[in-house]
Amino acid sequence: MRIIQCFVLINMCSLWWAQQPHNDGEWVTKDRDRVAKPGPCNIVVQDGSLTQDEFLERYAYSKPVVIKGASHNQLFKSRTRRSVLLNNYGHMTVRLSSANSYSYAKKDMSFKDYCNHHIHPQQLSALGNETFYLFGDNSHEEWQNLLELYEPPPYSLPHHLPAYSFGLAGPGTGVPFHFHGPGFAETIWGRKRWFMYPPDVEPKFHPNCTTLQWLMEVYPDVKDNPNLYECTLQPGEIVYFPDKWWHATLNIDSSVFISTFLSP
Ligand SMILES: O=C(O)CCC(=O)C(=O)O
Repeated sequence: MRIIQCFVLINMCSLWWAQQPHNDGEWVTKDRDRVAKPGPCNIVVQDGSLTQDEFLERYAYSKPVVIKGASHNQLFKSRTRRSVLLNNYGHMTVRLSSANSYSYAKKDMSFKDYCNHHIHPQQLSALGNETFYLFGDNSHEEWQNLLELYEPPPYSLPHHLPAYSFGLAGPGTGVPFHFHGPGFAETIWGRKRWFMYPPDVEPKFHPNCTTLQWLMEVYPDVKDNPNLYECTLQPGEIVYFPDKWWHATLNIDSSVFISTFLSP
């Protein structure tokens, strides 16, 4: 009986600790390594009281939305602390994708090697096709024990099924502009800046340049363009991108994140 009480108490403490704002899940980012700052937010922000009907009527087919307070992922968050992930998955091989618009190149390495040697701040001079990023392409069978703990956003699109893509990367990294089907993305640890354009407004970008290069070189000229939608997600916040909306991402801190792609 005592042992069970202790076990429950330890679990409750670790869930509480995972929610504390100063806690970075051991995905430490030094101040000098924060190569980009959080930005403004002109995407509509809703709280968790948004209903499925309101989601369908106002956003699902027409515009992005940021949803705060709808995520219930304390357990998933506690299992994605650095030491816990390394302990459980360090030996596994992960497939990295090049961080250019169309992610052509792939590189395999152990998860331990990736965490210990490849989660570093993005160099401004490095191109997207030379930068490797863990996002998607992980074997769902091998990661199933973790992914099944993820509670997806409580909204859906009729006749669409969800598929998860788990990611982990250093400060200043991100994926440059691209588009695909609709989906949600949630930051678990760290903050991430999102940039979007409607499907009929192609952004100015070079597919091999990183989002960091775009931020430094192009963003100052387009930041007031009403077609540019942007927001910085805090841990536990969700963004919805409708079908074929252009989007690019930029991690402010070392970040753990997950997307829920919706496919017919
Ligand atoms: O979170 C990221 O950095 C990439 C996410 C993304 O581009 C996507 O979900 O399509």
